[in-house]
Amino acid sequence: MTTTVIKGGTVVTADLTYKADVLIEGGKIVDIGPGLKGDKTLDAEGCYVMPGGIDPHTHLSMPFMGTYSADDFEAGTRGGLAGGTTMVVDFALPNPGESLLSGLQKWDNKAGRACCDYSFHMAITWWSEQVFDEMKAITERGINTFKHFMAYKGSLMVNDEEMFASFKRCRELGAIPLVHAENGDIVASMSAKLLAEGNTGPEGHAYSRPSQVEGEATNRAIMIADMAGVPLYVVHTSCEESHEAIRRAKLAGKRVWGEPLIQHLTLDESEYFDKDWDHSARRVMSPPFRNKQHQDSLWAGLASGTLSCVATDHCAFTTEQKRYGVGDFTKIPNGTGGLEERMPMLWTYGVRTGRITMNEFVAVTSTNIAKILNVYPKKGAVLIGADADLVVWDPEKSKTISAKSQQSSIDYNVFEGKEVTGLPRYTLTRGFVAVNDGAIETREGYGEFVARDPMGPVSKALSTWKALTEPRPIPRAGIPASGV
Ligand code: DUC
Ligand code: ZN
Ligand code: ZN
Ligand code: ZN
Repeated sequence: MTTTVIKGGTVVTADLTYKADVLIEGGKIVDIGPGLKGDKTLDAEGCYVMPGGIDPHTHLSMPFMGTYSADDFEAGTRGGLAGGTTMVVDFALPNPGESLLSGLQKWDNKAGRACCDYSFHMAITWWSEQVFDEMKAITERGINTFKHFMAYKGSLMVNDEEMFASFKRCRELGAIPLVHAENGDIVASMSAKLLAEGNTGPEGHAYSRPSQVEGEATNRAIMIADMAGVPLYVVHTSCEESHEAIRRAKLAGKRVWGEPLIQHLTLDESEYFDKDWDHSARRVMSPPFRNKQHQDSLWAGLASGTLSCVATDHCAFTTEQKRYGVGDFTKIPNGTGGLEERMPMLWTYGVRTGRITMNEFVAVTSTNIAKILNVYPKKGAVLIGADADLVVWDPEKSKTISAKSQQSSIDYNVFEGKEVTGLPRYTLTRGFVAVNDGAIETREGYGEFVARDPMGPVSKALSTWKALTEPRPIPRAGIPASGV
């Protein structure tokens, strides 16, 4: 078998930085050390050799708000690879009333086009005995994470009773629940009031989803998870209230993880005000962008470790799609792109500014989520035996982000005009060089599904309240006779 050596670089992992060559054979790392030779050489002089990024939160070709998100698995993963990401986790989304397995089948079909490896989270959009039963079948298919929408009332939202039932089922299965934490009832109420008052523009979206809406739901989800005895992963943590709930849970010994998005870290609420309609609508996503204080809180969370993973929620819509919401902000398809920009933006605004270290960069873009999802060290590691999902990162390479040169199929970029320094020289997906000295040479359909085992007993002993799910003692003394 042909071997490839990445030569002359500095290996950067979540805990170590050291000079070494990396030898690859059959899609795996087979040796790490000085003076290695291979049939083919990739020059990493002046570069960092890091685990490829894992984006734990994407929506590719997703039917949503009357349309489909515009980037499919090919365009989405091509963009990911261009920016150093070598694995995505997308959300399989059965319609309310639909079987989980048939929902999964649709995602299996779409993901056949992926250029890098992928996995799925399964969304619980309704509740029944059938869903309860099928959750087991889903874990047997290698999916051990279940997503719950606490917002999107009338479509994807589940209520507390349904969420509690599903969380308890996750506990039985060794699976981890995820939540989109926004109080959907309050959002619906505030949206109706804003529209009635004639506030129909994109800024109404931000007004209808204040940070308290997210803080309340995050607190509630944490308490419900605690009563069910499961860990909890909170997607797109965007504000201090939500971060504070996560910090408090961690301090109390609970396994709760928070996931800020690169968009919330680097773009703020001014995008919604005093801008043209298209500009603001293109940036409508849930949760909305926040002010600088919230951004500082998220950065502090990454530095201190109270927030664990940086994702994108990549869910791109064209300007034409965004215009479905002219005259009614609640009809603007929610979502922004970021797959290609996540790593360069985080490097530029995080590592280069000194907010996080290089090792923390690797932790929050790859290693932490690999551990949470139970795919470490196959993914998220530079270790012998790991998949050769690697990025050879040139810390001095710069570009200006522009829709004109992006991989995404939409007609704009929310990071337009931002200068980034730090880009892949090479991106390798299981040893295949998909970004070659900056040139994009991805292969549609190369990506494989990554099955993830349930966490087993580890995830079952995580709560301070785990006894709540066990049968409760029944007091026998002092019960009056019937009829008295
Ligand atoms: N938020 C978005 O902005 N888009 C997709 C789904 C979500 O929760
Ligand atoms: Zn969400
Ligand atoms: Zn504009
Ligand atoms: Zn999402």
